[in-house]
Amino acid sequence: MTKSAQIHESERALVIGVGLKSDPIIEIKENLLELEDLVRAAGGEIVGSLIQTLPAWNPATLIGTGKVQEIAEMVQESQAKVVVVDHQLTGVQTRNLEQTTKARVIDRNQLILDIFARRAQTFEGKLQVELAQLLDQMPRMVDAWHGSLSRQGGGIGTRGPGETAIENDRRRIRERVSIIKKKLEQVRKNRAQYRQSRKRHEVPSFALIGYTNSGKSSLLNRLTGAQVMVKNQVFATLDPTTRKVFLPDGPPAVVTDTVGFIRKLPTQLIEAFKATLEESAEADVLIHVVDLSSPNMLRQIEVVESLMKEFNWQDKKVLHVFNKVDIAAIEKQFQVREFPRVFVSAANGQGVESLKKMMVDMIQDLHTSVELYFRRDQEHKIYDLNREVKIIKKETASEGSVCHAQMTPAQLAKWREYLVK
Ligand SMILES: Nc1nc2c(ncn2[C@@H]2O[C@H](COP(=O)(O)OP(=O)(O)OP(=O)(O)O)[C@@H](O)[C@H]2O)c(=O)[nH]1
Ligand SMILES: [Mg+2]
Repeated sequence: MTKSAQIHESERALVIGVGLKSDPIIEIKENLLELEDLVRAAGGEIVGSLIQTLPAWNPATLIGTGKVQEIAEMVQESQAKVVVVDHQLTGVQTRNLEQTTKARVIDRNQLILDIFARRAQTFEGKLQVELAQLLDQMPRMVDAWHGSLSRQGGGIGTRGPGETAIENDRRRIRERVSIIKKKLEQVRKNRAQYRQSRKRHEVPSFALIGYTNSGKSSLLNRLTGAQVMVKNQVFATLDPTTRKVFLPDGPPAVVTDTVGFIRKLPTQLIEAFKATLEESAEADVLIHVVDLSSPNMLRQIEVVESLMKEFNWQDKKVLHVFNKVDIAAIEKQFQVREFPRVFVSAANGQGVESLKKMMVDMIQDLHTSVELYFRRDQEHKIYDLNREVKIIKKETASEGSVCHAQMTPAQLAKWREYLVK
């Protein structure tokens, strides 16, 4: 039931940047450039662009009527088939804009959902995208229905002819939404169980997070020898991949690569990708990968940090990795304020050894130094302990042995009865 792609291959697209007069114009321009990347990632071909700033949004068409007319002319001249607006549109606004411009009109949310729909490979990924699309569709339908009512001059209590059809559609969508949610809940449970078993075996975990196209997958490949697809494209990765990483003098750990973030990430996507996001939320350490070479680096950091707040990740341990040093101007490094941090190139391996050392430090930070006492008749337990944690020193004491070790909170709980201090 996933909707067919909104933009067809090589389809001619016109992109419209919009903002309020109070918004900084530089931001509106940056957003527009990003929208162009998104259109290309969806397969479209950009044939023109236009920016409008206005004092307040127009409820009927979002932008001013004069501008809509101008867009209609541009559509004619450029033979554009689709107009993409860098702002969320209501069902009514979409319909009005389509009537005047004679082109298909889609908004930023729909475009992002469209890209996700094209990329989804796994059963879970496809379900998540379908859920996001349905959640996005529902309010638009209500909107369109209200629009048709007012056109017929109907009001409260009058039943428009299309109304029952729309009600049926809505009921079907609601049913489908609840089926998908149930299936995704199962996926979530399975994942949680798997993570639990990893925790029991005390495997420290890292999650790569960051703006889309910052180089998360390249870094996963570099760190773990994985072969995840890398592309100079927004949202190349959708499904999480977890791989083992071998750190110098450290315990074996795992690293998860996952979907990237972007400005104005549709809320329906956040809702639908809960299971995927949880994979990062449960990691011991987040590795925030930043593209040091991007002209928008600072804003991209801001976007990621505000999403982290939204997901309640502000108390997590974060290691900042500034990637693409090989192509970034050296001055960029002076703009960096975040700690702890490391500059790397996933492309040529520069800085990756330092990164691994920092990862070991971060894991050690999760540990407390403790002493455990084993009576002679308990000494066989030291064998089990040795398999789980690194024993730094073992001493013979009266009637038994004392072991010095580094332990995580979970390990502390498990070995509580042997703890001396
Ligand atoms: N020059 C240079 N390019 C890099 C480096 N790391 C990644 N890239 C390039 O940046 C682009 C994006 O890399 P990915 O690893 O796919 O980025 P990602 O963060 O996984 O992106 P999404 O999955 O789309 O969110 C690709 O063209 C990579 O080849 C680097 O250190 N230096
Ligand atoms: Mg990726």
